[in-house]
Amino acid sequence: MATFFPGESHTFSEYLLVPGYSSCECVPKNVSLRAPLVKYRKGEQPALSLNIPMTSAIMQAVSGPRLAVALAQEGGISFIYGSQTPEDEAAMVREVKDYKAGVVTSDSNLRPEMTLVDVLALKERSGHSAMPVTEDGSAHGRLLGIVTSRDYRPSRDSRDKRVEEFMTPIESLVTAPATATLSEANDIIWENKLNQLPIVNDDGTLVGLVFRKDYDAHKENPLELLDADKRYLVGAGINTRDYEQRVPVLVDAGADVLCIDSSEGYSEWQAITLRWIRDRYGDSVKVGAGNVVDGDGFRFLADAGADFVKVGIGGGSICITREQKGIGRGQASALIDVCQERDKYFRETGVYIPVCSDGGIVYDYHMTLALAMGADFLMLGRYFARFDESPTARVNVNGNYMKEYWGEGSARARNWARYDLGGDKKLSFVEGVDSYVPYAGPLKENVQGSLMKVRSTMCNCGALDLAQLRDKAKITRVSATSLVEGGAHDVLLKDSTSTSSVNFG
Ligand code: RVP
Repeated sequence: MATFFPGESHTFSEYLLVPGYSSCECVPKNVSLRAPLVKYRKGEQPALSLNIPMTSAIMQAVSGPRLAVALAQEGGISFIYGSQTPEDEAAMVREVKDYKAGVVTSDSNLRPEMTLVDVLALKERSGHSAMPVTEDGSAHGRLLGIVTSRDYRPSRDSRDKRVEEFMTPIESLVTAPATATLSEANDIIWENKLNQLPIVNDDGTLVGLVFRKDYDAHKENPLELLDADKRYLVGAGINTRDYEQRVPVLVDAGADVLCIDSSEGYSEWQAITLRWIRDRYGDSVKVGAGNVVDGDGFRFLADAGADFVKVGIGGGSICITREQKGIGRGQASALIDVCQERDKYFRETGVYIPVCSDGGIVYDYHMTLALAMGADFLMLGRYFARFDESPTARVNVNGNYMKEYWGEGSARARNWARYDLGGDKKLSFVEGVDSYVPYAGPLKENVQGSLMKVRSTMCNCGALDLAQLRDKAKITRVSATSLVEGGAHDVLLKDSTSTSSVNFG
């Protein structure tokens, strides 16, 4: 006879947190959101941790290199989408690893034979007054000199004057090698009273420019997530089909952590993929697995060697798996069940395997609830798709700015590798939709705003870190009528933007 889970399956919106005692020191600025990213033994430290419990979804419309850098600057990690060729995915990983914090790749570059007319036109177009001169005019060509507004007098100089005649040539420039740290570059800027400093490779090619003004901006990222070489951490999605080709190129590109991206992870395919990685790389390659929605699924992936386990089937905003296949479980119920199994596994084996709650976060308070219910960290798609840094263009839809957001299982993504149907594309059906989400501006201010709320709620629960939150949280179910009571009600709103639906748009 089939197994029947007791009770119904519930979503985050059906729960609230009941405040606990908070002492005077329990204020948001004292709250740490540090979270383990990969498994560790009791008494030891995880090899990788997050400074904020946020990861971005393994999706074409979410996790490209630009978002990965922006999220790592805030302390989280992106998983670059795997629904592209291994080489293209590896190139994106490399772009994040090669990103030098504070080093700007110039998009206003000159060739020596250009004239003052070109310089003035480029300045007008770009608004930049410092322009590197490279042999071929490209951003990473051999550096010959630099032109700034101190090098020419528009009122006196002939418009035909060639750039090579008035640029400050490389011999007279102060430059720094590619190995210089940002703080060393900054020292050079100050010692030489420069406004910008070209960073140059050994072969004389240009890496980029460090600007005096950007160093201060860089210091505004106290939680940024860096590896031992001070490069941003980045993850990458893999699948259970082409891992033998994909994993080596991703590892080679410097991916810090991998994750098997699948709509349903309680499968032999995942165990085979994990075994192949362990046989080839031992524990040196970190890899998460999923998605599962109950304790059995967790234990299966834990025994198979997963470094973290991802929870959630059918709860994603663009996901129609539950409608199409009738599989899944309310995200809150799934998470609670899996986290209980994680704790049991820890007591039995002394190995702590972090749990990631994936999908279904709509309001900021859902983040706090998921963390209180036991998630070590979260994976979000819709949330990040709305920001400037996501890979899609901003579009105007009936006077409102929107960003496009589509599921990995939609016809648009054509990511059949995520859905283990024996690899037969012809028999596949869509499990996701193509949609718009309201544009919300830069990642930084949105993430900081959301986490301010998380920190503040944690204080209401008397928790100064995520482990304390899990311990101390008092969680209650809400009835349908108390949900109405929780929003503004029985008043006429003057300003519809003053409701709590910030993320929802
Ligand atoms: P959300 O944050 O609610 O937008 O959900 C994002 C999650 O939805 C992803 O991390 C993934 O697990 C799931 N997803 C992605 N594509 C699809 C689909 O096409 N069904 N589902």
